[in-house]
Amino acid sequence: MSTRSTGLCGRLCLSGLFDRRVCAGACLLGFFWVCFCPDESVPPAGDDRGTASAGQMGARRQQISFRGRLSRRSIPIKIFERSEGDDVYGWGLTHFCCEGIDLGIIMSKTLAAIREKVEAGVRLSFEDGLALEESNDLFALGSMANMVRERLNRNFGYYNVNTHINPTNVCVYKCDFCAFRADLGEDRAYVMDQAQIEERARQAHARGATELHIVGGLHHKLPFEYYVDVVKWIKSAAPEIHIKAYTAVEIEWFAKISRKPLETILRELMDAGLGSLPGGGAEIFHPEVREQICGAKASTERWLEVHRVAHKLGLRSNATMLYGHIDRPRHRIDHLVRLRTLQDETGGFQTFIPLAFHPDNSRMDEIPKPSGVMDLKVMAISRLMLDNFEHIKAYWVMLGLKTAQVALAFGADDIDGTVVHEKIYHEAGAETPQEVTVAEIQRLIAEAGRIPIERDTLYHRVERDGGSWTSREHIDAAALAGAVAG
Ligand code: V47
Repeated sequence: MSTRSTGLCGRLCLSGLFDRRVCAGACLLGFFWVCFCPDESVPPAGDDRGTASAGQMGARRQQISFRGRLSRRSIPIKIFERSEGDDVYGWGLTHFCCEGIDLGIIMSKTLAAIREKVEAGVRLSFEDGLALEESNDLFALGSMANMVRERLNRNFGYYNVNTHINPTNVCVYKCDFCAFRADLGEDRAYVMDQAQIEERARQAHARGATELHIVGGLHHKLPFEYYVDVVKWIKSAAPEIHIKAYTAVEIEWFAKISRKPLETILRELMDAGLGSLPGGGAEIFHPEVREQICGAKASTERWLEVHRVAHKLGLRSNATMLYGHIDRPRHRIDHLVRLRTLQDETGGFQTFIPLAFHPDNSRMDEIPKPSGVMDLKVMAISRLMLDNFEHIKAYWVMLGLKTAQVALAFGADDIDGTVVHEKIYHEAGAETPQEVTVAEIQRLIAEAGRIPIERDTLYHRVERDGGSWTSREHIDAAALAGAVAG
């Protein structure tokens, strides 16, 4: 406490304008006022998506103004945002502001207790997750997430060189958030044929891509064999490319239309050349949300089961969460806890990717895009809750390059690939380019203070020699840090 008071006083005594003892007294008075004055609840001001210290968890927010003659000049000292949670969350943040200058942040007891857990490597509870959601202290969240990121991935920032293929946009389901899908008879409906798929694979190979990311619609009429063939066509055109294909929702659909068990579906795809599963289709697991935005497609239990079976067969996979629509903090924390539980069981997830909702052209286009603060908060909280996931990806295509770069200081260690032919986000209004160069990605990572490392899909270090590339050892950040230092 004494250090904080000294810090505040020091900053109040800016340029020696005010007497140090007067400032110390004013700060103490202000602090005790904030801590012990009676509650004057005002209606919550933030929106209800958890970006502000909004009231959806029962938190009360208090606005206190304090004016005092501190010196020969009268200056307003505004002590604002004492957001006081209920019994569970304890205190919120206390900011001290002097004529618009933030004089410091006193971290809440709750956040301080969480920080202690993070420092000691103790797992955060569901309630801790909610408390993090309640907090507006972006820097505190970021610094805790950064601590975990650094512990797991040292000073490295990963990227890969990849291409997307969306074999068809025709889909039996009508998920509210989707701007990509089309009905069978629509003009914009398409199905890629063998020649088109092979051509895309050859282009990817020529560009030096190490990965093809495949995700598409669930076509009313195409048989499971088509989807197996897509994998085979790619393998024959570009044998060394890793195929990360089909979300758990698609795998579940294949099981349904072919009446085969999940294990058989996955084995057939693996025999054809499937290398891993992407993390899509998870959306929000909580039934209050899932039933509203995509109730018809694979249930939460089936999504998790597909990944469980895949992990059992030795396939690695990713996981996502689509946030910033009708989801609330408790839905997001529930989602993360469910993933963490499965990861405890299987250990098969590699990377978690929070996906920011893009509303344009979707059936939820009245909902605004998630804010920058929300993007960074979700990133940090994901890193903090998913203590058993090695990697957290800031997918620049949906975050935008600038936010993705900043996210590298909020828990993310990976920025995804150079990505060409991305349709899902661009149809939903993403303003990012279709592709960035390797040099640009490396520059963004380096400028964020990380060492850029090219990885393949399974996190092997990639070494390039002219136009060819080779996957080297599996990345162990500690060993790599030693090698870089040596
Ligand atoms: O499942 C669809 C999401 C996902 C919208 O595994 C939308 O490395 C925002 O899963 N606004 C597909 N999101 C993409 C995906 C993914 C992306 C990057 C990397 C990885 C990986 C996986 O995109 C869908 C859905 O959750 N989505 N529409 C939209 N309008």
